[in-house]
Amino acid sequence: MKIKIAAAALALSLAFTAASAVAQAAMVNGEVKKIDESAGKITLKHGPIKSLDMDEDGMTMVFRVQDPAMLKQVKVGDKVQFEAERTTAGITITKMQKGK
Ligand SMILES: [Cu+2]
Repeated sequence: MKIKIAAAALALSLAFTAASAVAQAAMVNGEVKKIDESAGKITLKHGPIKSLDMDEDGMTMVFRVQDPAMLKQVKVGDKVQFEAERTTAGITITKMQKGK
């Protein structure tokens, strides 16, 4: 049983590492300020997002999340790294992971 769990954890961390290596270049640093699960929104203080023409550092704003499950992985005060895109529904986070 213990071995199975360790193997699963290892597989998960390998997948995580591979995904973050690919995404590295475009990831934006942020800090979670507020989470609104029912609305599928998260408030982040974030660094510059070149792809969205946001050059200033330390901007706090509300983002939609592509998948509500993303909101369960983080809590207020967490440092995160994310990718966001402008969509018809507003600025949407397409990827998010806890920062180091
Ligand atoms: Cu912003």
